[in-house]
Amino acid sequence: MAETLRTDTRSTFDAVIVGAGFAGMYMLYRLRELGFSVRVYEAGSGVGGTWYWNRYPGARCDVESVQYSYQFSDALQQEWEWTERYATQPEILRYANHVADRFDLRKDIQFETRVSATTFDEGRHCWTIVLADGTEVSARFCIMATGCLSSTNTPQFPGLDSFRGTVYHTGHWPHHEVDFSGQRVGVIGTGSSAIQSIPLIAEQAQHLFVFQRTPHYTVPAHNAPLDPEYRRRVKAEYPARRSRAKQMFAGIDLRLNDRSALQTTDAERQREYEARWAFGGVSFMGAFNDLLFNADSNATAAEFVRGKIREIVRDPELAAALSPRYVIGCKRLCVDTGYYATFNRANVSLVDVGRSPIEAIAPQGVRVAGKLYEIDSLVLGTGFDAMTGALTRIDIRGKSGEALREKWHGGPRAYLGLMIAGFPNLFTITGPGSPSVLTNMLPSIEQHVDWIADCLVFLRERGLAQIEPTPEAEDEWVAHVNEVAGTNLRSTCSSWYVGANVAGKPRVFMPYIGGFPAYVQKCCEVVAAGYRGFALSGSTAEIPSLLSDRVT
Ligand code: N01
Repeated sequence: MAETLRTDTRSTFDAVIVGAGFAGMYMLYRLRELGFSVRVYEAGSGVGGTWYWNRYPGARCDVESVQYSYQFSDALQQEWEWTERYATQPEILRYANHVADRFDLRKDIQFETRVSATTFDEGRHCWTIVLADGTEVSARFCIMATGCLSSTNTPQFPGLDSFRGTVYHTGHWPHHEVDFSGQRVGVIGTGSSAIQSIPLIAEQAQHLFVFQRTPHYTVPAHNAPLDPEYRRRVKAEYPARRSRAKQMFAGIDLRLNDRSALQTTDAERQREYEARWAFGGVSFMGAFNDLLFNADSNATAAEFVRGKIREIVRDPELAAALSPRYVIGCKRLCVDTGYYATFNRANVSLVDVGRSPIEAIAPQGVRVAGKLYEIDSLVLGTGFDAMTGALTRIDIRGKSGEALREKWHGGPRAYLGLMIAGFPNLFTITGPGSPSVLTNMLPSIEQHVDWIADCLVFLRERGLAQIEPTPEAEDEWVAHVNEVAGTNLRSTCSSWYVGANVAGKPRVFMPYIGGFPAYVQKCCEVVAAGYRGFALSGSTAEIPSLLSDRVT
């Protein structure tokens, strides 16, 4: 939805929020309710963040719609009607727009405005935020709601610019409808985005070439319209369902089996996997309690999925090429509708670029192992510079001008994934070192936003000017994040969780894999102990100039 561009003359705020996705919108709502002056800057022309940009065919969320939604307002969750088990991108975007309208958020969001730099002014205990057009604004607090998967990754394929057809990236899809009818299309990548779009592109295209570097595991979604009676029941039970979800490792209310895969007979194990395959979705990984901790247990689930691929894909060689050999769940498990069956179509070809990488993009197509695959359109499903990319592409400078890019040269370092030593009053919602992408993003966002809002009130009530983590607390947390990652099989493969998809990115497991409940407890303990691990300093009485043009 196109927005009215807001550019006003105010230049000083209590808080600037970067990004108007689900994190930025809720942060704005909370801070405004608490009486802070706030401005949100958003690069897109509308709200919704990831759901604003990712408009590729088949885009939908792999967390069930009744769980992938805000819970801060009961009125909101009672009035909104989800229509399908897994909501489509257009439906989620409609929801984001509904939230923006309902809470009158747009008046404090400036759209089509990218933040290019932000520098901490030690004398004034505030941030100077520089917008892409050179405008500068000041804010005591700078809150990054920039998303974990928002900075797209376009590999440097030689000759990409010479391609004479159209290049699309799944993470930056045009707003108009793209029709591939009668075209030869190439898709590079087989992650979640490509796996959702490939079956739909195959239905349209004259021929589809899928360039696969690594096969991914995917389980069926079994998406369906939501039955009105089910919707009514969910709404009646929301409080219980939401609090149950918060006790779950991923913040998602899933049926988990508290048994090892190795403590069951082959027949029982098969039955459990079959039941989960028939049910659909990510609860497949909840079949046994050690699938991500014990390689032998994991191997049973991986082999089950490979068996399914052999059943679905008629050509045994093709089935083998589509079958991953690494730990299942290591790269994020995909959820699909008809993905493997798509390869039975006569107009779909799989091209292995694992052994022979793409040599170049020529004007007419993609060259692999000396062969040119002629295409009219190229779709890059090549993912994101995850977790850090959206932050490091802004020139963020903390105390003494230290650049975040430099500080994170060897991988991200933050305390609780919320704040960074040397960068006072800068917050990162679902930043690296927090559970974020390993959980249901909505409750994780709400927990971070509430923590930050409480923190700002704490500082205001005490007249404190500044908060930042101590280097010791940050070191300890980073060591803990790494230690926990080492106990989990998720850290064992080349995934975007470890930055492996971006050339030159340091290999560090970026999210916190200790689980949502343990993480929330840790955040609460830190606050209860008077913000343990944070240095609180300065007095707001020393910085009257900042209060001169407050919103009244
Ligand atoms: O990106 P990806 P994505 N040559 O990084 C390949 C969320 N999401 O956009 O595996 C050839 O997973 C790369 O190959 P490899 C979700 O968290 C959620 O699909 O690195 N290929 C891989 O196949 C998800 O995990 C939803 O060897 C190259 C693909 O490109 C995350 O977003 C939907 C290459 C990238 O896959 C990212 O998903 C969509 C190269 N040079 C996304 N470089 C739902 O809720 C990369 N690749 C359902």
